Amino acid sequence: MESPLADCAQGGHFHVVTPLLESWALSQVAGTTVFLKCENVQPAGSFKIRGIGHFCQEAAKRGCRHLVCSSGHISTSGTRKRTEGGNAGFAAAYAARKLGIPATIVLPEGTSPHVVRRLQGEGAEVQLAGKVWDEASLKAQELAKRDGWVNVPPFDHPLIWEGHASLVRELKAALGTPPGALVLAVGGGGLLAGVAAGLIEVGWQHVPIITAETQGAHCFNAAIKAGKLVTLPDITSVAKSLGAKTVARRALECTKELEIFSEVVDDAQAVSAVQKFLDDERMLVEPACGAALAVIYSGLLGRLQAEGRLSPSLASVVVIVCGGNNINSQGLQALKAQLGQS
Ligand code: PLV
Repeated sequence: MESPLADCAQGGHFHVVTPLLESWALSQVAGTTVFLKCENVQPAGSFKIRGIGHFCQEAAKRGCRHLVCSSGHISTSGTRKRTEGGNAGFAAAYAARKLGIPATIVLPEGTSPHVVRRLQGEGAEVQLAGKVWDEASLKAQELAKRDGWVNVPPFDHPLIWEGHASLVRELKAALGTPPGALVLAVGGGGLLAGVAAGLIEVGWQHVPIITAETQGAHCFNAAIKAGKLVTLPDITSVAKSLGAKTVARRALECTKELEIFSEVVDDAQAVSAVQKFLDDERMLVEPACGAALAVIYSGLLGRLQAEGRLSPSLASVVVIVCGGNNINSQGLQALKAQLGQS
């Protein structure tokens, strides 16, 4: 039997080619054909496996013997502290298992036992350190100083962007002609940087990108407004997967190379989009993804068209359905109750 590493050496990868589905319901709302790029069906539950899988394969080729990744975001809103598992950690644990390399995922103290068990189920060792992600990240960087150990960055690395760019190659293969616009969520900006790289690679750099963030996790929008990187004091949004306090510098640079419309929705709009999407498409996604869907459901796309910033007759719109971890039916009910929607 061949080793997983031999598979990689032959050009294999860990992500799957995801379906591109036409959504009747979202097309009705948008007034144009809406396609869903279903990254929620990726192994480990989000688009993250594209970039992180690629990064881990490259690290393995260079002799890495142990992968480390810090992940997880503490929710400090409300009376109870709650931690959601970061999708980066799930993707790194999955890639490490496939490569046959041991992995350590560092999470903040207070992470739910459910997340710890799930990561251990992927064969990863879990360490709890610090109160917030930034502290867990310092611990991961310290561990990665050991000989043969490599730290996996969740969003700010060229190999991550190179891996995410595969998504655009798939769009080109499926659509042939460019869509009128692309909608995606921004956390640390890795997905944006990867999609931008892909658009440039396939010659679709004229396709406008609409980025979505939630208020309280809006580091990209804040950076655009300030004209420089901005560090948010805290992550107050329920969309914890968008919870980077500072966006990657490359994401800000992308605004000079491509047409990017940065939109911010509130938590209520993101969660309401999650509920509508569940009813319309029977897929349960997390609030980070709800932010992107809210661009359609909350009429932001229509507003950009009415303002003349986007063409009134778009060929089609592609929404990147980025992930469906960190949610279940009970979690959705709790979010709705918290936001006064139930
Ligand atoms: N989430 C990362 C980084 O957080 C994590 O570890 O959870 N949609 C989903 C479902 C995501 O998980 C993420 C990233 C994003 C969107 C945003 O992607 P990014 O960080 O590349 O802009 C901080």
